[in-house]
Amino acid sequence: MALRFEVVGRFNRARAAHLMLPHFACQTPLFMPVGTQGTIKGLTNNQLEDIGCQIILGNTYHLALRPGPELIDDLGGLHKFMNWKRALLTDSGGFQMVSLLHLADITEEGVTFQSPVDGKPMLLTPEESIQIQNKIGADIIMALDDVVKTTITGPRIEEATYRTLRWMDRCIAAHQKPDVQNLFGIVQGGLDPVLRDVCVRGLVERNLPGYAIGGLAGGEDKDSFWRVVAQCTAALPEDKPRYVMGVGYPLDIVVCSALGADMYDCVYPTRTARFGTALVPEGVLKLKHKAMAGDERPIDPSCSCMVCKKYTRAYIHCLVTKDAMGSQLLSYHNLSYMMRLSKDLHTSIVEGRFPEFVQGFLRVQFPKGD
Ligand code: PRF
Ligand code: ZN
Repeated sequence: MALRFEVVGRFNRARAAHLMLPHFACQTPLFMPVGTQGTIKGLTNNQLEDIGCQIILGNTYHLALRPGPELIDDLGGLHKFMNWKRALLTDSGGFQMVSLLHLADITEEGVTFQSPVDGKPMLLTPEESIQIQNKIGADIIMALDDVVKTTITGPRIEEATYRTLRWMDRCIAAHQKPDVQNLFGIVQGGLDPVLRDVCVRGLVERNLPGYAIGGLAGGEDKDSFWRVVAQCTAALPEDKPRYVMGVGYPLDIVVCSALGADMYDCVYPTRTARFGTALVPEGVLKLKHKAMAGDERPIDPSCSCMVCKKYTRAYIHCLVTKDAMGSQLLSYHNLSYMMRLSKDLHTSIVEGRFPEFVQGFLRVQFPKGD
């Protein structure tokens, strides 16, 4: 095992912890920005460090296509290649292929897809995903899982659940660097509590360094989503990190943390920035709106990030969709917001005032109580 996980505070099921990874000692709950191509769009590594980013996520599928695992390996791994000194996590690739390429086909062997480079059919097996992730060298690597949309039902969900367990064993067997890279398993099972239970127990038996809850944030209703998270966190070991994949919105992160989850990743803060939306304590602020044109206030007067210290809403309104700087400044602010939220969750749990923090958060997001 190449990590240490020390819980330093609890409030009911919520926990604050130190997650010591080979490249960085992180504090949880934590949010991981998504840097698909080995970069967070529009931000430099220095800026990411300045806003308190501890770990970023890369995708095996994208990095395998370009620049390719051999080149990354030859150049000393992804940390060195992108000159990022803190922690990295890579996702296994299957989910990205299935969600991005409608032509992906899943069989027992692996995920077959058409190469976007030359259109040739290619196969990503569990062994190959791990081999590639071993070359990329992230602190945390993810098992290849069989992901199905939570909104479908029937035998396909059951097949995917058991296949995810069979693929887990192939990933464990293929993993060459357990002393420096942590292989996390991913709980699947759709919205079915029996299948989730089978998958969670199966993974816990395999004694992995950490566990992810997958297959969510795909359009299911909030009640079902929170029920699955609650079931999985209750069944996962207390002394291992728990990562809810593809989540999310600030509210979801607060609720999942209350349910005992520790780690999150989502493209939302950076993607929504590119559409001109800022995350603020009240919810969102649309910088494209004409009301912003003469507004001399910062995006969020309570935010101490560089963008809120130096620029007005009026200026960002003028840039947004016209110049890349507009989305860069908004991404900077939005990720600062996510980092501050993570830190506030951690500190409020450690200081025994988590319920007050959650109440305050909800009161500002939903002032009318709706
Ligand atoms: N599996 C993998 N990556 C993911 C997910 C998953 O289920 C999700 C949730 N839908 C986001 N990213 N491997
Ligand atoms: Zn700000």
